Amino acid sequence: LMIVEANVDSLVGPTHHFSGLGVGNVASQAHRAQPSNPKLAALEGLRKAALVASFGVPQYLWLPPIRPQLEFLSQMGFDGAPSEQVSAAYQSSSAGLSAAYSSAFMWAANAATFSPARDCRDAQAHFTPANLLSSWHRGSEAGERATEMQQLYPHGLRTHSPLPAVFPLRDEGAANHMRLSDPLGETGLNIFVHGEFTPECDVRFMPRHTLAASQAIARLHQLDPQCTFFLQQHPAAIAAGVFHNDVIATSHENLLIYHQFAFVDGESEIDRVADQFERKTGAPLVRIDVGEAELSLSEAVACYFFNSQIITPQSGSAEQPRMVLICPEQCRMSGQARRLIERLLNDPAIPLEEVCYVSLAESMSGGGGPACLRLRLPVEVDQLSQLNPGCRVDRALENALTEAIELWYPDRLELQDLGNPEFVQVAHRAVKALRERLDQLRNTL
Ligand code: SUG
Repeated sequence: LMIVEANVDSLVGPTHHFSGLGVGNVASQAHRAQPSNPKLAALEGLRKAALVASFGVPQYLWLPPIRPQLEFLSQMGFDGAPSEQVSAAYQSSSAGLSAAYSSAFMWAANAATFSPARDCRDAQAHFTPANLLSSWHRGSEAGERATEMQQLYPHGLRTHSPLPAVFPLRDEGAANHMRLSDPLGETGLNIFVHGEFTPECDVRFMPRHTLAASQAIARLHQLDPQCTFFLQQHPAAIAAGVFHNDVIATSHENLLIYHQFAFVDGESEIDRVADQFERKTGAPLVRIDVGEAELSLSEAVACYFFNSQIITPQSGSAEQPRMVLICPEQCRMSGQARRLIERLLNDPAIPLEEVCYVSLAESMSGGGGPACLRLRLPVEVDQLSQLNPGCRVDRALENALTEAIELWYPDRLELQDLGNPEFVQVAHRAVKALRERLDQLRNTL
């Protein structure tokens, strides 16, 4: 094995709520202003991360950053004491207040693009936080990521600034990036996916990620142009609510699963990718084209099949399945998705051998499934020890955080609660409690 796929998830914060601000995101818009349950959201996300860890996959966690972002409110012209800032924002900019209180950092797939050292000309791992400038509530995540990553991966990582915050360089991170590789991870192929404005483009479904952004990342990370592909998202997918590629295609090692309407000229584009894959790795790409008749675009957006997380168990036992598919519960409820999953599991040519359904009701209501909740870090085997063990998810960490979440997170939150000046303290206290609990745990080790 040359590369191990580690994952980092970002724990849902105590201010998780339904703002409806996700651009082109039908689940987010449909749930706007409904009451949320931050406690449940955090427990569901933590359980998903713990499930991945239970398969022996190195799993890390970022704790939630502090909300509200008072600096963001100041920049919008709301000044004074925190309680005054919040009350004034509540009166005149509910979107601004939601943004300051956002827990959307939980969708870590959008945090950044990461490249392992062997893909990069300078033989160093590269990391570029996404500027996320398409939506009200996500742009200010960019400034927080470099610090978080520094704590997780303190040595040997080249961290770039987010791309300049200009509209033509809209970047949504790894949700629009797939790294294919041979099962050992030796040779990687990078696929970047972007959207384009077309005359028919409905403004409600503005493409969030541009070709220029993808090209800039490929340059910054010094990726081999021969192993790098830029695919355009199919406009029909964007118009159906596919705001990121990981809602309509997914990959893991030598496996690529994509919908008929994932890409413009999908078949011929994937032919090119597959040819190059075989040339570079000496083995064929396992490619699975899912047709509209098998799983319709609208059903794919409703059940988030393509946002399933695929992992390779590392538990070391001989009977472990080759690959496991972690699907949202909604896929079990969908006849089309269930039949598709059965087909994949029963096909001996496809390395998927087991399915786990996970309940992520709160995340799904914001338009995020299992794969949205994690950032993949394919790291060189001999560099795994450089990742901070204090951030690693194990039983003890899961139990400690579960306790703190149960104690300190609200179990119901509505937009009007954000306008309550006292909620500033409630939100602070919960995040502080998580940090203290984690410090305690580390000191007893
Ligand atoms: O950016 N939802 C997120 C969902 C991100 C999903 N990520 C991936 N596909 N990788 C978004 O639209 C909802 C927020 C709200 O409704 O309050 C939200 O931000």
